[in-house]
Amino acid sequence: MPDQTGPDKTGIDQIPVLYSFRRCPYAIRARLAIRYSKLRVELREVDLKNKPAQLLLASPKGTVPVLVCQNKTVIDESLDIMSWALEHNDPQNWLVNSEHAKTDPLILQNDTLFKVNLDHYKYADRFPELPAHSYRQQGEIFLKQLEQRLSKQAFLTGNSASLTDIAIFPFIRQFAYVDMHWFETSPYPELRNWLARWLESELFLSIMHKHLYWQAESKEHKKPIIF
Ligand SMILES: N[C@@H](CCC(=O)N[C@@H](CS)C(=O)NCC(=O)O)C(=O)O
Repeated sequence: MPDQTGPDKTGIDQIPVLYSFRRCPYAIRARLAIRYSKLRVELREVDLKNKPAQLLLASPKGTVPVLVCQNKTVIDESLDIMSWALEHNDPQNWLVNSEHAKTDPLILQNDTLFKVNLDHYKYADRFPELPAHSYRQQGEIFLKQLEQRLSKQAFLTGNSASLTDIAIFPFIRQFAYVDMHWFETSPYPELRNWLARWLESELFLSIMHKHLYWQAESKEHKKPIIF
């Protein structure tokens, strides 16, 4: 565990800063891992249309989540933030039950092909080459794989939860929300159950609180949000 004690001159503990966006699935999985590992960070909710200079200075690629550690190390990939958190504290062995985040084939598939299909399905009006349901069908190739796994076991990598579940469910949530009626009647009952369990979990509910956008100079944010 890093030393998270010891107030600085302002009286505010020196803790890592997490730039985040509430609904972003990458940021959701980073917050889930941080909360699970009980690390404390200062949460800065970012307006993606008006990104703070401090975020761009730390990570010029301008995506969230971004974690700025006390020693100024910047981690600007969600899977790396998850690994960072779990390597500090992994009370339920989520790492043991899953492949390394960066090489897990299921996460890789989620983050590449499935994410593309998800975006096409979600924003089908921007991709008029095909109707929305064709993009949905392409996404279903991944859903079918998950359904198959979940018909044999309670979680994606076995009968206990792992980093793989946490890395993937925020994206399935987005896919489901594009057309809830379709999802509720789709031939993926085990996937629905699995998703519902995560969405109802204390862990998920505890990381979805709404916050005002962070601005360096804003009065509302004189007091940092300790996540
Ligand atoms: N590979 C990155 C992807 C992060 C990402 O693309 N985040 C989106 C929000 S969901 C973003 O920040 N997009 C930049 C923008 O909207 O300007 C990660 O895993 O952290």
